[in-house]
Amino acid sequence: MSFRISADAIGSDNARRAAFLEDDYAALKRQVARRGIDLDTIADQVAAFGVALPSWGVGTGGTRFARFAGLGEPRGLDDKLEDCATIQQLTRATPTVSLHFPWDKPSDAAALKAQAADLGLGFDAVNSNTFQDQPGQPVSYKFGSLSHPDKAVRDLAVAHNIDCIRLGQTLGAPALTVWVGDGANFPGQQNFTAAFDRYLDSMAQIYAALPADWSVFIEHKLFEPAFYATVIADWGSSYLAATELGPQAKCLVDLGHHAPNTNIEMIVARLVRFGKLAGFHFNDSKYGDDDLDSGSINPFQLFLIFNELVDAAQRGAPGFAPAYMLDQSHNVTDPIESLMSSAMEVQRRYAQALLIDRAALTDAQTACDALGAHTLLKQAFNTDVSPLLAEVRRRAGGAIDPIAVYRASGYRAEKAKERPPRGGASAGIV
Ligand SMILES: [Mn+2]
Repeated sequence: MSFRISADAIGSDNARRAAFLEDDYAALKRQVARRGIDLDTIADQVAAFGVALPSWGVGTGGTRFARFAGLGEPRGLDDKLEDCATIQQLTRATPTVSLHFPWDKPSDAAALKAQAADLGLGFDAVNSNTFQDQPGQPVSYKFGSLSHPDKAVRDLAVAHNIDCIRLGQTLGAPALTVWVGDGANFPGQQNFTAAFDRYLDSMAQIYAALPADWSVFIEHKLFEPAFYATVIADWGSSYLAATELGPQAKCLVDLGHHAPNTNIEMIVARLVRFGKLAGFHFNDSKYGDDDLDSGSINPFQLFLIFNELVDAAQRGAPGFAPAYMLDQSHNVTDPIESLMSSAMEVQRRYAQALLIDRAALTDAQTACDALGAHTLLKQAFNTDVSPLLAEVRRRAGGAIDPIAVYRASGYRAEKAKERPPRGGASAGIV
């Protein structure tokens, strides 16, 4: 019998904090009421918001240099789901999991779906992996996959992606996310046009295998592992590919996959405008694809992205239904703690964006009142919505303070006993 945090543990910790929370929530409710906002309405919207957990995020990550294993790490898919269920149990903000194949390839997808449902979890977009070779693979992805010059390599990569769609269908997932590391390290190594043509041809075959109610998400990345040129380097290339493929193809924005200081919220607005925003891989970065915890470096950017998303939702932008997923690597923290705090951080910026007075913002923009418009954003961003988030969790049966309950439970120490290390070195970066 594996250890789980009890509902009683959550209940008794919540009981200790309930009076303070009621006080703080009431104060916030009065504060936003002065701005004409009903906090309970915002609470309902926040309660309906969820962000998917990356199955690869519950294990300790690494860098290009090394990986330092954590205690009681998940040893396989069962353990990963158990950790994801614990995160959802405490935060009530992460109802789905995003799987990565073949890392998470189940022997029985239908049984996995039932197992996840028992844990209170569903599945969001599934991810294909053609950026590393699997044991016994007949041809190598060393020089690319979907855009490789050799048709045999492209065929293998296409077949894997179609396999991912079939597995995802059985799991009840809605979409396939495709990221390829294809590119070049040297000028002259690759013909840009030919490589993009081959990519489009491969993606068209994958697209043709999509069920009618599915989407394919194209994830761009500026660089790495290809350090000179990447086939899908930016949102422009992603948009061109998605447009060429058809309406079921959309562009996924991973926050870390841009040059430093890129105006990501503006990219989001552009993609929304043309019905091509697939959704997000949330994380944060200082320099490159750092995969740091969401909002840990640039929380204002995250808020500004949600400003665009709330604006799109409130004006009923056509086809607007983004998928929200975390994509992080936890190298120096307990991954469960990082994922809980990141999910709450994403939720926080969404809640703040809901507090923006949009009518007043439009008036300020129309009047060319630059500081007035900016002040409206800052007023929302500077509002501490912690009591709102805690109350939403409490109402849903979660913990007022998820990290405190998690630490007090001894979950990690229990898992260290249940999950002895299997030995052997594992890969660094994930
Ligand atoms: Mn990503």
